[in-house]
Amino acid sequence: MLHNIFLFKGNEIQDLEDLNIYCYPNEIISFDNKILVNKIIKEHNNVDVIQQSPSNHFKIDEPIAQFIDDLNIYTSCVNRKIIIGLIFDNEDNPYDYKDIFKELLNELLNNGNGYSFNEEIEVENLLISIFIDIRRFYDEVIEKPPEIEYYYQRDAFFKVFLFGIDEVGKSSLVRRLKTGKFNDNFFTPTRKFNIEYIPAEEKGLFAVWDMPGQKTFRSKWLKGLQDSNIIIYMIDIANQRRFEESKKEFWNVINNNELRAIPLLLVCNKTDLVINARESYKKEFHNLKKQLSEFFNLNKIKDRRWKFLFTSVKTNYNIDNIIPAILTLLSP
Ligand SMILES: Nc1nc2c(ncn2[C@@H]2O[C@H](COP(=O)(O)OP(=O)(O)OP(=O)(O)O)[C@@H](O)[C@H]2O)c(=O)[nH]1
Ligand SMILES: [Mg+2]
Repeated sequence: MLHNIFLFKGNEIQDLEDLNIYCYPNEIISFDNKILVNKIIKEHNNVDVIQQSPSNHFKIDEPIAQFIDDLNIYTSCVNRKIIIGLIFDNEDNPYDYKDIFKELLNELLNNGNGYSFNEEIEVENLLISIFIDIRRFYDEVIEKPPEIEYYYQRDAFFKVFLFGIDEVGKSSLVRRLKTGKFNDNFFTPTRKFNIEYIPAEEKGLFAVWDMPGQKTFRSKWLKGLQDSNIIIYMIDIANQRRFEESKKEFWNVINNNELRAIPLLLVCNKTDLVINARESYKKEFHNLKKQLSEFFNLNKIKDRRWKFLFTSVKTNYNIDNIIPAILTLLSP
């Protein structure tokens, strides 16, 4: 797992006297360790620049893995002036992170965020962003439970395709189902397919494909939906301003031929933000369901079994009913 990130900045990276060093979260590298700093920099002298569009403001070199002073370091050089480095646990293989590291640097630096590297706060924000995303990548992609193959052989295996626009709570739901935990600060958007394995009572195992919801990633939905046994569409009930967008994306996918007749669970999340459980909430839910059905044209869902659930991943409302609902929809 990644445990630190650092950045060297200089007018000319070889000029050690004129170098600024930033680290997050711990001050793991300093000027006092000139030998270490020098070794890191030296390796970058003969590296190819990644093939990239000439319009890119920042030229990002291929990352280099080094093991120095018992530190497992993976660094990339930007515009020959900046080195950004990741420090992993010793048993990690930095090359597992090659694509995500390059992708993140390119996305953060060359997508119009306007980094100038003049302000300390800018550098800190950049380091924190990369740190969180790489940690998230570890949680989602690298750390997979060893029991998967065992389940594969023994039990039934269902692919659950979970989608919905960004920030509706998809990853929070998967986390809740898997670990029972919820965290308000669990805010990092999903970037890749996040596949988690969740026991389906005694019936087998669900492979839940948690899709990234941000606009730029929605084209990935079509790549991920093949062979789904069930689809879950999630809506943020508290964010009515995005209903129109959500409806459009919903029907785009639902109308896809590959999903014909595949059962659907519609999860309307974040009810804690709109309904006070102490009030006459049953009536409120009833009205809300009616409004939603009209707005989303749910009466037009044809030729498939489907169900509707109100949830709050935050307060755990109805979360215990998700797996039974999926099993009911899947049952012959
Ligand atoms: N109040 C409230 N907040 C929630 C609930 N579920 C999730 N959240 C919050 O909503 C935010 C977004 O949650 P995520 O799980 O990352 O959303 P997502 O759908 O996976 O988003 P993308 O990965 O970008 O598609 C986080 O800050 C969560 O803490 C809920 O039931 N109630
Ligand atoms: Mg997510």
